[in-house]
Amino acid sequence: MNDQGTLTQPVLAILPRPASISYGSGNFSLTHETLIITNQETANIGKWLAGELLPGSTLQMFIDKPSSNQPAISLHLDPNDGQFGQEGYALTVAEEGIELRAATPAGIFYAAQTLKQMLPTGSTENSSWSIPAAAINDAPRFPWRGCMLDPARHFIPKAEILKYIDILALHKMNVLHLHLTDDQGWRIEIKQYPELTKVGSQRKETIIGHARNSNAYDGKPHGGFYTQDELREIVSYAAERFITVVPEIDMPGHAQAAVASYPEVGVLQEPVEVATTWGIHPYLYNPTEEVLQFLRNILDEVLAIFPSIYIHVGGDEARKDQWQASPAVQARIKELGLKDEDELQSWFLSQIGAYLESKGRRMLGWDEILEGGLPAGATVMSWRGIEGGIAAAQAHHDVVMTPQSHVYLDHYQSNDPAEPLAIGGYSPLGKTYAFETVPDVLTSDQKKHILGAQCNIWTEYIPSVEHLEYMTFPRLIALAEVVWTPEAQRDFSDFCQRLALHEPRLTEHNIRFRPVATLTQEASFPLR
Ligand code: TNX
Repeated sequence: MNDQGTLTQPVLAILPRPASISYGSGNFSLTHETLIITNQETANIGKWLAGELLPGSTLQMFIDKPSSNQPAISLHLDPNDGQFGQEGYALTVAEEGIELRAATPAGIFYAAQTLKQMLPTGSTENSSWSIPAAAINDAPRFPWRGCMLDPARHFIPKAEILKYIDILALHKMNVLHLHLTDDQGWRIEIKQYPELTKVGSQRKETIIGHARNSNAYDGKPHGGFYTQDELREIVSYAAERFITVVPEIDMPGHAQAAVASYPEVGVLQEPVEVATTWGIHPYLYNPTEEVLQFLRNILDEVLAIFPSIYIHVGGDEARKDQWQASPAVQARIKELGLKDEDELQSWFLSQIGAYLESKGRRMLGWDEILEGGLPAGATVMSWRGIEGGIAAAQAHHDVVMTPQSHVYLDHYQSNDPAEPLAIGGYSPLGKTYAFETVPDVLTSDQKKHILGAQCNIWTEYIPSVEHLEYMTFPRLIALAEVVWTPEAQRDFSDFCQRLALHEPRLTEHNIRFRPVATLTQEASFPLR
């Protein structure tokens, strides 16, 4: 087909849209006799593909080519082939066979994901599928294609995290950022500090309605955390799907659950409960050597679980009231020769950044880490807009774009008055789709610092997994296309057409989503 979907060719619902696709004539017939040919390095991908293409079938797997000329799907990994880059691939479908080519297993995996999306959706009972002849050449626009989940505000069970990993992989996303600690909950087992989960993972109740105008609480305890074994399982499940899990341990703010667990790490040294309402809370870590050591000890356990080079240390929304009011903290600022609390935060995070660097890792933080001086080597996640990202790139730091204006999926996706309560904002599908990751104001050298983008799904107002999926889909798929597809190939109406065909696949994955057809009603709703 040409991409406009003329009558001669089917519209293929490949999302994100490949960099280039051209159609041949004829089809490849996938049957139970089809072979999958791999080498040792791609054997696992071959096995996975067999299960995905014809679940429960007896598709035969061969390591290296058998001496048969049965129709086959061949996975060709050639590390010396320079044309594909780290994640690119070529996929050729012809009547005689299907070839997947790449220089890396990741590239082969993405080719396999594309192939999967060339099958018709719907019944899996057929024993024979037909795949249209085509040649696809594809590679991602950015190396960072991320999604942040927030199990701190409302706990997200491990099974749901694994499901998200599958859906991220389906759309060729490669980073899952887990926001593991916040005022309302500490969600990662730390063996050296058991109170963090014993106390910090539980809150006694949760505010009902919007925190802006509510004083009512539900009276129901909420809690949960991941054991280290569970997190290792998540990490390896993700790695098999070429996804890096980036953990976030937020500091010096968003620390109320930690301070509730160990009051001695707080500024006031007084007991406090795990937070039960949303918004910015004043509890900060005390910037002493003992508390830095406490955090280094925590990070030691974090690093042992997560092989990610990037480790997120938060840095956001640390309002400085407690530091300002504390004579001991003020004396600390003087002793360190710093100007103010912003510089103290920068110093504090620099200590942590240096520690991470000594362990071969890199610090990642929200754009507030620009305040008081950007710690050396830090990568910035720009969330309050793209300005922080611009400033960081101009200062030769790497950047991940995640502006709340476009890619905060906790914001409303529709003006429909029937939408479930959300934190605020309005980011319908088309707005997320239109997000441009690389600001024009940057020079071409500065632009190289933009690693990519990610969407963030904060869960203050998202108490269930069904609700979480509803907020995520389909906007996450729009973001997947933003970070994968070449800018010139992006076209919202073409995307919507493919998305409509893709929806049955989401249903097959048991995913709840807002149907693309509902977009047509948007103009009839009052503005929020
Ligand atoms: C701001 S984004 C926050 C989060 C909230 C979110 C709600 C960021 C670094 N901090 O703590 O959950 O807004 O949209």
